[in-house]
Amino acid sequence: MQTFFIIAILLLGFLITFQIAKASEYVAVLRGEEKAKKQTNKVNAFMLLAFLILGLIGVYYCNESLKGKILGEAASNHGKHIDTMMDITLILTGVVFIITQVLLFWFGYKYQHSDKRKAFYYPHNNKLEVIWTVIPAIALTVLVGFGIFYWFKITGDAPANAMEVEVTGSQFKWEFRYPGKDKTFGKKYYKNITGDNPLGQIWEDGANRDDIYVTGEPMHLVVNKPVRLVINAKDVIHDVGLIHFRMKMDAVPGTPTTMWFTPTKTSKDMVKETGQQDFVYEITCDQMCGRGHTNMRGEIVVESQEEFDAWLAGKKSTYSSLFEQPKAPAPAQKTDSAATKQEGAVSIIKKK
Ligand SMILES: [Cu+2]
Repeated sequence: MQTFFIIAILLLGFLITFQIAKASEYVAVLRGEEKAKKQTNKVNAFMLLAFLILGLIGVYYCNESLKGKILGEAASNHGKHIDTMMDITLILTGVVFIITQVLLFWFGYKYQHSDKRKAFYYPHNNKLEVIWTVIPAIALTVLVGFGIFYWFKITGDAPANAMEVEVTGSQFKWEFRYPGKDKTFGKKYYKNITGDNPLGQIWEDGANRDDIYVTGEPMHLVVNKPVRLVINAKDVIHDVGLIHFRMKMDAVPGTPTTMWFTPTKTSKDMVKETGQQDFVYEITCDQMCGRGHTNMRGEIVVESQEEFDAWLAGKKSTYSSLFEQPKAPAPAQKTDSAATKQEGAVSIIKKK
């Protein structure tokens, strides 16, 4: 028992000595800390200022180096309005961003800790609160108001002379359907989807007989002619992203969505404008839809009415290539190339 006490006292003595040593070490640190703290404050204040200046130079440099390298002018009527909206939003938020950031970092530097100064306690001011709530609220309402106005326009009724194209997304491709001479899409039923009937068209519906199915090649549109896209998906949510036209709409299984716009520049115009010989209007899938998402790329050709008519004339409806007997030798007015194109289209459909 005695031994136990001796060990306990020795241990306690050791602990006390250890603690006293540590405490005196802390005191020494504390004495010098005041100095260290002041130095750190100065360094931090300087770094805040440096961050502000370098950051703003960086923003300017990025802007200058990317100027003219991004998309260029929009190629659709709505696109121009959307770009204007984007510019207004950027200018408004840009001005606010610069003012607030300059104030934030400058204040950080200017009002760094000083022994000669005491922080001013200013907990509340109703007037200020109202001002900084109401002004952004009004600004945002105006911005959102413009957005809603164009949203309703883009998703609303298309002009009477608009053409229609149905776009169907699936993992991982785009399929297009043109309504044919009757300008009406035939009905579909998903259980009808087979290799020969990739969209599940209901053949009993007469409106389906002249519908033209296109896949594995670009969608064709007519310049300066409004087009209404009817958008579908077969499996998961995709998104028809038309960056050059500044248009975008989700493709949702079971719920067709629509949007319309008027392409204002032909593909050839864009080749000239961009100086890129291989320029193509792109359809990107703007929803992460699975592993092959990034390969889900479609193309669009914008051309004159005559070129479009010639292209469409070379297509056969899915119905006729499935159920109608091949016609006797091509009529005299058809050129060889048109006939070859037609056979090509049929074989594409049959392969499916
Ligand atoms: Cu997709």
